[in-house]
Amino acid sequence: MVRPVVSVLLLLLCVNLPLLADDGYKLWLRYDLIENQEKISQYKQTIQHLYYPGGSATILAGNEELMRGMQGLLGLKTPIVQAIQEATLIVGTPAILPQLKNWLPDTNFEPLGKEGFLIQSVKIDNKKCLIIGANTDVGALYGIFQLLKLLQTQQDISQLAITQIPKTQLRLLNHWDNLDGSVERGYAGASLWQWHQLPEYTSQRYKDYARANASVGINGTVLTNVNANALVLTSEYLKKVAALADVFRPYGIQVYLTARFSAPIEIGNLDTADPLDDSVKTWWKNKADEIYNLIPDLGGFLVKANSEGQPGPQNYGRSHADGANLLADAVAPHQGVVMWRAFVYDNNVPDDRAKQAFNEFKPLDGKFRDNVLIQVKNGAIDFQPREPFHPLFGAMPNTPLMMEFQVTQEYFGQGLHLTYLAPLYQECLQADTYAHGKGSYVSKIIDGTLEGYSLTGMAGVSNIGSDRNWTGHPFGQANWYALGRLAWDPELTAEAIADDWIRMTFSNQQAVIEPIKKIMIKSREAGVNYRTPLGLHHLMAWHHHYGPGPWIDKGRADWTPIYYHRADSSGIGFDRTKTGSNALAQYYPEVQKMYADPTTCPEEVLLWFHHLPWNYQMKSGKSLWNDLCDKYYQGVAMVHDMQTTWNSLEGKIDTERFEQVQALLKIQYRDAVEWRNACVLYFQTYSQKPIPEGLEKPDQSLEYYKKIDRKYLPGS
Ligand code: GCW
Repeated sequence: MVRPVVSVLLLLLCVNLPLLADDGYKLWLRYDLIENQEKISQYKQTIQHLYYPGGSATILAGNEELMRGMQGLLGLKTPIVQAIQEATLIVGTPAILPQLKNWLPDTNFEPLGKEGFLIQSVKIDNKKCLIIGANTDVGALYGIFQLLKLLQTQQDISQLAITQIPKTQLRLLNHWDNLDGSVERGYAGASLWQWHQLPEYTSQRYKDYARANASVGINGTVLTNVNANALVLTSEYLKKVAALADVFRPYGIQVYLTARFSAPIEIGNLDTADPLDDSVKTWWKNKADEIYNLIPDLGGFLVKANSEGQPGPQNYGRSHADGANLLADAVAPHQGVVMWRAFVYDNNVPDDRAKQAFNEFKPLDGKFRDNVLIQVKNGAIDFQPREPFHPLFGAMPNTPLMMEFQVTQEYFGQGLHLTYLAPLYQECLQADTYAHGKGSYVSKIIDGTLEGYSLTGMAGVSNIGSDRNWTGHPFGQANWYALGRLAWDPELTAEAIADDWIRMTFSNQQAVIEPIKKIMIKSREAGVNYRTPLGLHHLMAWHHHYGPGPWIDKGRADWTPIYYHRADSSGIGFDRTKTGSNALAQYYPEVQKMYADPTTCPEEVLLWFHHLPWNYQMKSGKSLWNDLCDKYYQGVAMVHDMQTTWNSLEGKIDTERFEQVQALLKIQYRDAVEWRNACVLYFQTYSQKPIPEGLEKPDQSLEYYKKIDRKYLPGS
């Protein structure tokens, strides 16, 4: 009698399996069976008779992905490769498939460049066909991922005319991964790179990593931390790097390395790393030759120099241009590039830290070799929940500048808080620098159109690690996804990207999409509000950057919160106008004007630029103190709303991710309350004003919050 019951239960379990468990490993490439039969038959009609000639590793990868997608999404069990006459889906390049030009007589392939593609419905001999065409195999692979996305998001594919060309050339992840397997500011486990197993063993995971990147157009990966270890440049490690490059290559992904400036001393036995010294030049040249011999398509080097203790050209009285050009000359014969970071500030704290990168780099405009890009963080301090755009954007017309965003949530709740970062990225990309008058958006500097560069790029500091779901927090995946999408097209909106991601990651049902989108879009502002509203910044606790520490006043001055918020009995905020550090002078006049006047300065960044009295009247009509409190309380309320919305998804998505996110939101709520209470109580010691009527009073004292001492947090 027991047996039938057990089997019925088992059957039920199997039927419901997709709802029960999903460990997140598949990211947005889940390819779950489409439930809508009408869609399935439309898709089958269009794509199941495939013709995809050629045998390169990239073509094989594309074929494999198509098969995987068709099997999963449409339940097609066997790969169907047909003769060209019977094909309904044709993938190829004019080089392999010269007929493409006859079938698409009005199409000029040239503008597609090396990575663009088209997806075009056509009639061939009166038969309806879909063509994915590109100049290169990698372009075609991008087209395949685009087609699969259309299926995953259940779009109509009966009449397509899509052309896509990436707007930036280098679309990269920067891994801050150390050779010992740890990840600086990494919150998703250990490094993906198993150095001790390489080069002999390359795990499937590397391939899945490459697939995920290619699916969003990421075409490069910097494997190692910018706080660099010269060891990676030794021949032992280069062989390991080469093995990874071999796995990534079919997916159009180039490998880059971080170059420690003092490597000639550390692994080359020289007694100097002076960029103007001939022996140093020769060393780097030989090193580059050795590297390119093993990895002919290495992308180049990323360098952090003379910043936070890293060695650099200034150790020898030379400039950043001297340093960058040394490496640029070494990789130039191999078509390599150097990405030189602008994240520099003086160890002796002589000036407002926000000004230093500009002061250092602006005078060097035009002094870099053609294969150098300056990699600039989105804001002038350091990946804060909100920063105005970096004043270097627009200030170096003769030097290609690339964007560095942070995908890992160093200051934004790390692996524990749900924070969708695309709104932050978008805010920066759509900021107007006024470099050439109105409409000189940061996005146009990044895509090269404003100054006419062809060497362009966007990088994101990776949030990926060895955790089964790659990013720790399931919603961290959305930030990786968004980075890739925005690097491909910096004009995309956070909302459109979220829509695609949710459909591919969770479900195509509106009842799932809408609530999740609501949570995602709100999450960034919520995080700003409960941490650092109104332009406050850098209030986090010492070193680990997780919880609040606005009271911290010990240690290096420009690493302490008190340096940034400047709260005193007269008011709060960092005066960066003429009466203060005058960092504002680094912006174009229109921007300066807007920020200089507290009444025209957007309130989101008010205290970034102004020190204002506690009773300063805000646009709400309330005092600054009351508004500040309101914001902190709103932040917590927003997290509460996020929880309520999430709870409404119970039973509509798989239990595993539902419960994980539900639990993480509890942690986020608890932390939001801590941030709010700690900051409000601390600032109250200066404002000497009561917490406004109607807002619940903190249940703990300031001393309680000050005593919280977090130990052993990951990533620090
Ligand atoms: O924000 C700081 C981080 C450091 C990081 C540095 C950088 C890699 O706290 O961990 O170092 O930025 O961007 O170089």
